[in-house]
Amino acid sequence: MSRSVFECIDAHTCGNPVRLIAKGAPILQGNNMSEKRQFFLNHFDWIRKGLMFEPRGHDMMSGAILFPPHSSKNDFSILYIETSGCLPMCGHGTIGAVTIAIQEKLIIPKKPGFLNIETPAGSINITYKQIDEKVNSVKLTNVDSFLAAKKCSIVSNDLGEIFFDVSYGGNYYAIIEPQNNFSGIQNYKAGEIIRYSQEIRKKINKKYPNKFIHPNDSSIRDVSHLLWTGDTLDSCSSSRNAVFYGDKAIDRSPCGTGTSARMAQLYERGDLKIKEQFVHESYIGSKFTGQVERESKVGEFNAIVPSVEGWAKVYGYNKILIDDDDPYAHGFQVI
Ligand code: PYC
Repeated sequence: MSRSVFECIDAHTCGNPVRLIAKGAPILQGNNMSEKRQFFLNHFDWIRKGLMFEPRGHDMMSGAILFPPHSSKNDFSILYIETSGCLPMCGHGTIGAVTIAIQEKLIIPKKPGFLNIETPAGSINITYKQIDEKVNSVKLTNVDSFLAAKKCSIVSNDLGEIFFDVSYGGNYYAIIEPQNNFSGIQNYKAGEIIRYSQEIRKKINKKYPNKFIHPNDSSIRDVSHLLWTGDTLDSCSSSRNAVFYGDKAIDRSPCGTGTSARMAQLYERGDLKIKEQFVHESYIGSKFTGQVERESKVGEFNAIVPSVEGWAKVYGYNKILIDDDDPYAHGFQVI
């Protein structure tokens, strides 16, 4: 029998949870965060399940662990943990983790106000604004993002034929815009979007096997997230989304990697310009501000370098036990 103790700091980014493991993280083997992500999944996935799943977490739970940098140009490396696994990149998780790390003095930036972070999907840059102890906003310049495929389709049991584009923003997103068989997220309950998404994601990855594989890292593959769009709540916003992730989650934040993927799609089709402000609303109406910083290239794809800015709030200190004598030590899900 053994008992592990994790000292966590809990926050939310624009409504979506971020649980940062401040003490208790394992030592990982690997030369970079992509390799360490695989090592963690192979050897320590019980930590993710124990801290993310019920009864210690819930369907939306998401978190991060900070590690020392592999290169002297970076301040630290980050591993994302979530109910679905370890994402290559997570925008709301980064905004939350940076806010916690700076406010709680878990890291001392080489240059105040700026950070370079290695994620499993590549390096990202951060600028943040701090007043006294509080971090008020975090802007992340994300990994190169690109539209991977246009006008794909599947047939949904509930909705009928559904058309979508697939775009990469650190994870692969199927972007479903209003069309004949889907009138926009404003007309659907979150539970309905979750139910449709569970089936649609399976059908997408069955119909398009081996189509969505990152040109520079084959461990990043397949459509993991669905980004449904619709009317904004605030007439000043550019767009609104409901991002489905994990098995039962709708992102309460506007989703950083989803916002990046959406901007890559809009830029590629000429609907967004470099440096144009893109205000993205979440399902609950919280907002990220994004923009296309510049053009880039990923393999054969025209890509963009997107930035996304948002805020997070720390709400608790959480010392969590995972004790082998607990039948639910490694958590459970009710799907
Ligand atoms: O912010 O990138 C994001 C994200 C991914 C899943 C939930 N949030």
